Amino acid sequence: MAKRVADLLVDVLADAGVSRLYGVSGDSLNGITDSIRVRPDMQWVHVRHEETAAFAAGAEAHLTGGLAVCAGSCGPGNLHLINGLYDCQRNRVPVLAIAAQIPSTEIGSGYFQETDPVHLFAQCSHYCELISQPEQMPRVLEIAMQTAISKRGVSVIALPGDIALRDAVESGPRLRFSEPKPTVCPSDDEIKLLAEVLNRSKKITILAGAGCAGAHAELIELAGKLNAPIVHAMRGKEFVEYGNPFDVGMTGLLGFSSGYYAMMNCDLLLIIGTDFPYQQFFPKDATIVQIDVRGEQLGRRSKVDFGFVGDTKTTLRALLPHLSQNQFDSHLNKSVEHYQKTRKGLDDLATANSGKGLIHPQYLTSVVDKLAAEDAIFTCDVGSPTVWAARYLKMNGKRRLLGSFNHGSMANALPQAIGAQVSHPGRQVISMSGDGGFAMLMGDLLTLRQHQLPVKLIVFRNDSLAFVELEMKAAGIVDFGTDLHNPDFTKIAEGAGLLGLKAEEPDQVEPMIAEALKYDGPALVEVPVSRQELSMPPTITLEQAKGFSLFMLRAVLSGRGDEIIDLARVNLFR
Ligand SMILES: Cc1cc2nc3c(=O)[nH]c(=O)nc-3n(C[C@H](O)[C@H](O)[C@H](O)COP(=O)(O)OP(=O)(O)OC[C@H]3O[C@@H](n4cnc5c(N)ncnc54)[C@H](O)[C@@H]3O)c2cc1C
Ligand SMILES: Cc1ncc(C[n+]2csc(CCOP(=O)(O)OP(=O)(O)O)c2C)c(N)n1
Ligand SMILES: [Mg+2]
Repeated sequence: MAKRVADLLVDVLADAGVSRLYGVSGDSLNGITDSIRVRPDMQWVHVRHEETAAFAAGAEAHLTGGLAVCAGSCGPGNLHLINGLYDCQRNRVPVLAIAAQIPSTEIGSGYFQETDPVHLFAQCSHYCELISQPEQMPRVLEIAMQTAISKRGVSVIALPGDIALRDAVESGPRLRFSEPKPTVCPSDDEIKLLAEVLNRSKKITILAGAGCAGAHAELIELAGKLNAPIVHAMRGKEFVEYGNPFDVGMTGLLGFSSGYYAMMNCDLLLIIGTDFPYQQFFPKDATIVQIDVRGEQLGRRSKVDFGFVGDTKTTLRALLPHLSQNQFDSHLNKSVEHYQKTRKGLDDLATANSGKGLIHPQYLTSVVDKLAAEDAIFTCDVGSPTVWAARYLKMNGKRRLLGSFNHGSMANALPQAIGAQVSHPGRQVISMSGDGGFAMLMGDLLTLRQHQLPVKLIVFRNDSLAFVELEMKAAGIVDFGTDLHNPDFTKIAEGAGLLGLKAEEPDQVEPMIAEALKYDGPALVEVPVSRQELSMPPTITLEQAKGFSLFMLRAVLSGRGDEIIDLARVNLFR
């Protein structure tokens, strides 16, 4: 039988090392799923919502560094991909989305399920094109793949179902090279200038992010030469925090006060491989130096006095021989001491409450951290699970941590856990899910059983959209629309073929997490956690403090004094 366009598409993907597609099938995708069906080297990961497919592909790409692929059928099928694809694009992970399209002869007529994918996906992709002729395959597909890989982000091809079923014109892939991995280094003069600026400064702080991946040794050596505390941005946590005697934690709304002060008290801030987004947490008077592999990132979040384009590893390797040892160490020592105090303060909050009563989410997370494997992969939902992951999960260079940190979408944790587990079958994968986030894409609980994925889901059940509730309180608004009338999640899990456990008292937390982690299959542990655990910023601005007291006042006025007592009980008297 002649090769069809769909067969050629799958050939090209397989040739590039892709071994699976995440998606939900549909008429317009029939050609592609039919080609996959007969190939032992290509897996169709059938999920229950296309948004899950995109998040899962993003998780796979994040963990492997390689291209991952998702697909949706025409109209609503591929429209469902969109939120997950935004997340992939913002995370800078290489993902190809196949957006099947209505029959090519109907385009432009307002046909059944007609949408315009090229318009729809323009904002969340680097490349998005319609394939309207068999002659375009594989060239357009290869441009899409190449763009996703080299620009680190999303490419979309819109492929009408009828074109996918037409005979292919070309016979196989045109690109036969392995992925180029260039090094990027500032010029010699720039390296000299960078060294000069650093050598003449005393109180230096480094802000390091995900762009420091793979350059841990160089980063630590740099901090040693500069006597500089290292603050990390959230996406840099998995690459920067471990084995790091210069670590002073995070800054930002959910950061540590030590991270905040280390940045605010320096004379020179050296920003490396981070796009930490919050302007108000950058020092105003310090000299600011930034290194990023993308020139367009320089100066995006703060003023910059010296900007350099280079990848972290290459740049630091070139820089280190030009640096003299900074003799001034009191900034580093003070910052590290401050961190130890802050860390202790946070650890003191992670208590079990003598076995009875409210379960603190901090405690739950520290138990998960303690019992998880050396090389566990964690995902955390946007909302307070992100706070607990940032503060209580310990990274070690082998563990991984994924979230929707840049796009900030709820419901990311379960779908990302699916992608992590499918692509890493032997690894322990733990999803820290909010009760709101989990419910949002709960249908994909069924995917865990269908694909025999032993993901462990920890549901932080606070019966609310707690993070938003906190934001409302901080803004001086009486919280509204944040209550969750939850089902018994363990029964839902059991109905879906998972092990379902509920830890209702603090002393049940550890044995149940242990049981779930040991269990040979997917498991859900529902843990009712206290609702109003404050995760306040390291400095509370007057504005925010005002918000709080205003909330108290308004809550009393609206007859909700009980809640203030609850808030006080959890946070003040523990
Ligand atoms: C509810 C919520 C609250 C949050 N609160 C905080 C908070 O308080 N504090 C916090 O830190 N984050 C917080 N975040 C996360 C925050 O939004 C950002 O996602 C995070 O700070 C970005 O981390 P990053 O800079 O390490 O990664 P990215 O944003 O991915 O930036 C990486 C940078 O490195 C560059 N780069 C990539 N590769 C290289 C290389 N090889 N060499 C050099 N440069 C390279 C990239 O061009 C990019 O500029 C929160 C998120 C959520 C959902
Ligand atoms: C798709 C989406 N909808 C709404 C929001 C706004 N939002 C941010 S966090 C959050 C609450 C999350 O609730 P839950 O998952 O229960 O976590 P909690 O904060 O309660 O621990 C909401 C509604 C969002 N980020 N994403
Ligand atoms: Mg909740």
